[in-house]
Amino acid sequence: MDASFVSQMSCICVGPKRAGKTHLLKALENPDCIDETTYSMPTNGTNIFTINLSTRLPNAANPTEKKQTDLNDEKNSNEVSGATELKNKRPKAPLKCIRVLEIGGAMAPLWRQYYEKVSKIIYVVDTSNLCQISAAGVLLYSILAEPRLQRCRILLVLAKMDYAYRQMRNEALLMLQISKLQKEIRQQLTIVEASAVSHVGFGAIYAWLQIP
Ligand SMILES: Nc1nc2c(ncn2[C@@H]2O[C@H](COP(=O)(O)OP(=O)(O)O)[C@@H](O)[C@H]2O)c(=O)[nH]1
Ligand SMILES: [Mg+2]
Repeated sequence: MDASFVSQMSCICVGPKRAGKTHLLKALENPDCIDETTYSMPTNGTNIFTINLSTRLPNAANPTEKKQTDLNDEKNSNEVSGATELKNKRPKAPLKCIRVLEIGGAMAPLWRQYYEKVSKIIYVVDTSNLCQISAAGVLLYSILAEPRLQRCRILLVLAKMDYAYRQMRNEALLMLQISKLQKEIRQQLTIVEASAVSHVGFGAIYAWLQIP
């Protein structure tokens, strides 16, 4: 694939090795293609997924599903008032389709080569892997601190929520030091608990992906 095309994609998906990125993106592309028995090979390099959003409007999401939480209340309220302002002008239409570039966890030292045109980042953390969560927090911090990514929207996905032995949301956020991070960051951070197998969190993820 043309390297310059890949490095120009506006939505990327990153996170440590085996965090569940490929599984999640495959399931978002086609919810029926993943179950408990599906196995993904580790991604060496990159994958591109095309997610069709036109048939997956947020209102179609499971109404019992927990709503996505924006951490930065102040920024959030700014955004809401900004959104009202925009309404009076010319609101951008929600996206009907989005292409997401997954960059393998083994390529973490090279992630920065893909930041040039990025406006959205999906960051996936495996909540069932205790050993990995703190390291995932350090990698996340390196993204949040990157000067080229200060205006990005970040979706933090707490993945593999179907596992009984996963970390609970608050424990995972504590290990990622999110409350400390949110005091320092400028990005709009949205947190979603998700599972590629049970499709928990998909409504919130589709809604986030639709934001132009
Ligand atoms: N039960 C469960 N297992 C998952 C889920 N997502 C990923 N996995 C498992 O974790 C492995 C690694 O996932 P993968 O998507 O390849 O991770 P990646 O390296 O971040 O792309 C997969 O082979 C699955 O066995 C999930 O939501 N639920
Ligand atoms: Mg992968």
